[in-house]
Amino acid sequence: MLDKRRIGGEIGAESGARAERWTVAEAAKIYNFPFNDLLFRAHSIHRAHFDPNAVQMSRLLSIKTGGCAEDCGYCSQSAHYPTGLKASKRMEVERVIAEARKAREGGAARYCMGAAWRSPKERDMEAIAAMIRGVKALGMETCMTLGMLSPAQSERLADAGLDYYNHNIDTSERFYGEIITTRTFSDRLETLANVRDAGIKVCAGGILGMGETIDDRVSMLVTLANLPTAPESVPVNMLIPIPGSKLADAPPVDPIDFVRAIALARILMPQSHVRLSAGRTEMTDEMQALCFFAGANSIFVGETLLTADNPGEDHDAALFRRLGLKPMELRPADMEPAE
Ligand code: SAM
Ligand code: DTB
Ligand code: SF4
Repeated sequence: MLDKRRIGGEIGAESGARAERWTVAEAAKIYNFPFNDLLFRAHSIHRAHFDPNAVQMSRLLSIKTGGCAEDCGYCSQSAHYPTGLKASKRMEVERVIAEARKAREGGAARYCMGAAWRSPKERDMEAIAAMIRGVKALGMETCMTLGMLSPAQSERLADAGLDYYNHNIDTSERFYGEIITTRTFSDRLETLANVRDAGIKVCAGGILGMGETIDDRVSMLVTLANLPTAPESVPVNMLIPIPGSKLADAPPVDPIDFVRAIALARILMPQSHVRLSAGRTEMTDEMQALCFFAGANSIFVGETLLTADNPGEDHDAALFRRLGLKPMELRPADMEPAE
């Protein structure tokens, strides 16, 4: 018998810290509930913690593209695979801030800057700090994803005022070595701990559709939920198969399985923003609607993610209208129900 309080995720709910840990068996049992029961539970928890019609919107910018030393089998930016992507140098601070300003005008509340690095170099740190300060001065939340960070680097980013750091565990510990060999699962957890210790909010999730089993997906979500404090943001990416990469021919994820994973993420991490992340161009509106019902409440907006396509503003505006969704950060006065 599963403890109902635990299914509601109410233990330690106020702080985001949980007194007890989920087991993979418990989580797998929930994942395998009849679909309607799973969605009902996930949506009830979603409603208890969030406005169910509000979706947080972030915008991505690749501040250093391609030529990456890591061998992540899914990535267009790894130098280990002939993906045809042209590598470029780190962007100038002023250009990043100008792009962030455009994103703010487009309605994004959080600006996420990504670099194709194994970890940032000392020579990059001052420019990175200047980007954080500049974007924050526009009144946006800042997020960075720059690879592995030491405790000292985490402190430097915290001092510059960084709000979030994105660092995905990507898959289960068991499957990790099949996808990436140039670093380990525990390296990822170490950076997450460094970021958390520095007082930066954590964005950590993974990818579905890399050939992993359902148990791998459940295990990945359990690892995230069992961190000393659950991540504030949990991006769930659907693999975008990149020609030339190791996973170019990976079979697509069953949309129902994808929705189940979103529901499980919501149940295991009731207070986190669950982001319907990469792969939305291949999702129907109906699939996205189910994901929002199951507990997803965050997306990336804009035509491009880091290097790959994303539904554009027009498509997302139409989707929001169809579903009566609204951006999360609007003032209460703006939050009239959609027509
Ligand atoms: N280099 C940094 C790192 O790996 O930590 C940051 C950038 S990396 C591109 C950010 C995340 O994007 C990866 O951890 C992965 O989860 C996701 N990602 C990358 N390529 C993807 C793809 N083709 N499809 C889906 N998600 C992808
Ligand atoms: C995350 O989980 N997904 C974003 C963000 N964090 C950095 C990146 C998705 C990348 C998709 C592939 C591309 O654009 O190259
Ligand atoms: Fe490099 Fe990040 Fe791509 Fe891995 S996911 S190859 S670390 S840019």
